[in-house]
Amino acid sequence: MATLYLNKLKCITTEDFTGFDEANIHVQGHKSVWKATVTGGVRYLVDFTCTFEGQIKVGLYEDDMPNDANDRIGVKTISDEPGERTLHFTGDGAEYTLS
Ligand SMILES: [Ca+2]
Ligand SMILES: [Ca+2]
Repeated sequence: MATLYLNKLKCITTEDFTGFDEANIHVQGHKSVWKATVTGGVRYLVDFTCTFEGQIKVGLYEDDMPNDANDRIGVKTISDEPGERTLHFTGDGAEYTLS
């Protein structure tokens, strides 16, 4: 059994042209685990922990309800190999890192 700990999300560039994104982190088996309105250049505390076996998927989405479909910034798969990672999400012109 491995433990996944999501520490911080850094927004580098938002997807929405308004300058604010409704960032939404999904973890496989847990659905949405963290949601916040974020803006470029700011780091946000996520502080989510769960256990998993083998591998787990972590996805970053950007909510646009109700007017538009939600944007998928990226999905990453994490293995149970111990260590710190920094996930780099780039999609739809947005850029985020999650560590
Ligand atoms: Ca959007
Ligand atoms: Ca949005």
